[in-house]
Amino acid sequence: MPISLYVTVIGIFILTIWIIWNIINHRNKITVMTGMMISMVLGMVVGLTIGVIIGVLLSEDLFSSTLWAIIIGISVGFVAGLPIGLMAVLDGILAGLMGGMMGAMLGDMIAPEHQETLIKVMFLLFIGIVIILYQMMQQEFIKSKSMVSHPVVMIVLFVVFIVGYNQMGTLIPSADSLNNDNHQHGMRRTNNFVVQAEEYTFLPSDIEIKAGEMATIILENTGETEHDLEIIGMEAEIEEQPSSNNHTHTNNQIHLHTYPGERKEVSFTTNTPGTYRYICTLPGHEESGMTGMIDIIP
Ligand SMILES: [Cu+2]
Repeated sequence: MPISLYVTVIGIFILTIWIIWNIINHRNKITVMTGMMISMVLGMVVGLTIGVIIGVLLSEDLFSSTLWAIIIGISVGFVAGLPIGLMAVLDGILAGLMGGMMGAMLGDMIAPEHQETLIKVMFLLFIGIVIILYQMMQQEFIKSKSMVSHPVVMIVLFVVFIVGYNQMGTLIPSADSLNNDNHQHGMRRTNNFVVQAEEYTFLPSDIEIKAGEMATIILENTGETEHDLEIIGMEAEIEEQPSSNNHTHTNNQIHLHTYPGERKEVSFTTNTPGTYRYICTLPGHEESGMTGMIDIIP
């Protein structure tokens, strides 16, 4: 886990404890109305922020992320409401439930390239809300005259923190390291193209290959029935591969055949620029939409 993610989680933890400590310390001066407000805000905002982080970390597993986010949100709402009374507890629990659920869902669904930004935005939103919450508590019951709690000082600290936090580097390393892997493949002058086949489309349905360079097409059958991929009318030099010896490449025809869940690949070099079509030759599949275009660029 990267350092900045630790800072984010620990920051949320410390600020939450700080607010709760203030509630406990001043519980005799807090009205039920104010207490309900505090536990609601804290439960909701912690559930939401932690929910997004857990949702991103446990993407692919919405059940676990939702469960954990709800547990954390409810716990914070419960603990924040407890010194005030059961009305505040109820308010906190329900807000934590809502926040955790929505946060986990958002974290799970957001596209990988936006995970980083989303977590940062949520964290800064979290800090901003906690500052407003603390100011509200100041006005209502804390009434201390410390320098740090002055609104202007808080805003300055907040800005300084934002700048520092932004310098800390990436939160989610996965997307970048994946790109690096692809880059290293590129250095070896192998251009890999994964084409997924299902009923009844190819994804992508448009490939661009450079003439004179070796390219590899990997057909991945993600559908329920068998599919193949054949490029029509393109002359190519096919690299012989032990894995694909069950298919004879007559006339240098590029043809890959797969059963559901199977992966087959073919490597070839072509020297004739142009646009060619690729289709699935199984009866009815081309007509149902299993076609694609391959551009050989000079
Ligand atoms: Cu097919």
